Amino acid sequence: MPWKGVSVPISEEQLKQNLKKYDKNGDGKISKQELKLAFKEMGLSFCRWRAGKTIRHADINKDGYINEEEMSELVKYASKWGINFY
Ligand SMILES: [Ca+2]
Ligand SMILES: [Ca+2]
Repeated sequence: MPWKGVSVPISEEQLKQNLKKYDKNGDGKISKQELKLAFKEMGLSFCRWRAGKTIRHADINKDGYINEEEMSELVKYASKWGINFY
């Protein structure tokens, strides 16, 4: 079996759908606060630090929020940590 012993990465689309649940104020963008909460609920450690780092990496237009397009970047970045979204 090719994937034996290898954790199967969750699809980017799934990650995005899950992240959208954390857009608590419904502005269509993920703020650092919202991302922090998302990470926290996923059981990640250092979620505040990770949220800041992730936003700095994925926030292409530098407005401090992650919009629909930037979400792909965020997902690519966050998936390296082996995040499992429920
Ligand atoms: Ca939001
Ligand atoms: Ca942005």
